[in-house]
Amino acid sequence: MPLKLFKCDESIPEREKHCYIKEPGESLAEFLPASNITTIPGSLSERGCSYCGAKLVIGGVLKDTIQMIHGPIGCSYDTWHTKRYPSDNDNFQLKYAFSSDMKEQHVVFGGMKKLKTSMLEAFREFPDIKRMMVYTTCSTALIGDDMKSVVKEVEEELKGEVDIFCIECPGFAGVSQSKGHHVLNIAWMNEKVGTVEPEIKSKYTINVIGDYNIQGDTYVFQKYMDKMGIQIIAHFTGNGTYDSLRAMHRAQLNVTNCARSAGYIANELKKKYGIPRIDIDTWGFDYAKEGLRKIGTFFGLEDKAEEVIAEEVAKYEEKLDWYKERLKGKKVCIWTGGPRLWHWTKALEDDLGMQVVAMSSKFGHQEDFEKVISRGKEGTVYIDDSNELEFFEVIDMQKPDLIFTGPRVGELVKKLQIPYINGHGYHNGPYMGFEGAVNMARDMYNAIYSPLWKLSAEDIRESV
Ligand code: CFM
Repeated sequence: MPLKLFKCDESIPEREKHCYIKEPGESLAEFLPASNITTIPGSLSERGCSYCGAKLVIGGVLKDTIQMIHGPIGCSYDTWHTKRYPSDNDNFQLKYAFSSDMKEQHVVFGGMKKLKTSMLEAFREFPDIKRMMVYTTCSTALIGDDMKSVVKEVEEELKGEVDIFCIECPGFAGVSQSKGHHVLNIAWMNEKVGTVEPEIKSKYTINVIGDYNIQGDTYVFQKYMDKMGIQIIAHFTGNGTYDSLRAMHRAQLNVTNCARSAGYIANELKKKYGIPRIDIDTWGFDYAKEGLRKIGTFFGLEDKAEEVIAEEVAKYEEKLDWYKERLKGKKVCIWTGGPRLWHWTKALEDDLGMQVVAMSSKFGHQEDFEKVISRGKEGTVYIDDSNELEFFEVIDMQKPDLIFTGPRVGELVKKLQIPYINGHGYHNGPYMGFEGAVNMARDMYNAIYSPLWKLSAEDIRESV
């Protein structure tokens, strides 16, 4: 019985094909959970919309670009400030939210004028910013506003001083945020890559693809590359600039971290410009070593890679071991988007001796589940697009000591006295690389061993 129908799903039995428990000797080909398909009506999905996948995950990270959302104010507000991706220019991208602020009358009579006014106003308010991304949303896509013609008018009016990129990916464009990643990747490739020539400063050049500088991850990786003498032409999109991404065609190698959100552009760069792609895991102590070795080998910089590894191991291994002593055997769930399941499961098990007992992905595709399940253990629960009630049943079944998830589910599990760590925006990151592995271990240790759990479980009504 490798597929599991949870009790809470008895009225929506279609959920069974999304939930899988790995048993000994099973073939992945037979029992991959169904994924990347429409959420079953009646299931309380945790997914985000397609527009969100383009804006919140990828475009919104850029540090020098106005993110103009053509839609009602909520689409802009709800994808603002919910994720922590800093930048080295005082966090322009985190401070402001832009919107054409569509109201009912604009839905009835059209919102193009309103969009044009908003775009011009935003450029006027921020005279140093010359780049903009404009997004459609459900309402403006449904009424058929012609965003591209507005963009043309604005570019002409501002006499070529500005560059604007259109993303036509309303919330309903796909079954989850994953569609938004795809649309942005492909549109950027088709319209913007190749329109700027970068300054080449090293014999060795790469693009880093699918890293979004969550609490400084990008800075960690940048430091390793600087030490190896490798120039990062474009960082897609952590701490990135709009124009650096237009120059992606000049790198010798694409180093892909989050293959789900950005594998598309890596593939397109390979097809059009012949740039090879290597995939690495940047989270986890052993994976960090492996990743640096792969890059070193590609460029013949094996010695440099070993130097960086030796330096980092000397600094951090002892700290990691201290936490390992205290974390080994602890049971963990990972309930995030998709890739972090396969990036993290073996890292937690091999680096720290923990046990990953359940993994849930909001929008992973079949290839993500292949990776997750082949890296994951037997007896572990694997779920696609799970709902809150399933989460509660998993907790009863697996009795985890800690859960990696977002604040929404995190706040719920806290009520069951189970600690959670923000698996999206992190608690106290960065989590990437060697120092990141130690930070992650420290956050887990602090969460599991906090004395507050005992106190929070106590009912004080009778003692007062
Ligand atoms: Fe890639 Fe990401 Fe993730 Fe993701 Fe996301 Fe994310 Fe995620 Mo939250 S790009 S797929 S769409 S690694 S926001 S930074 S943590 S669900 S597993």
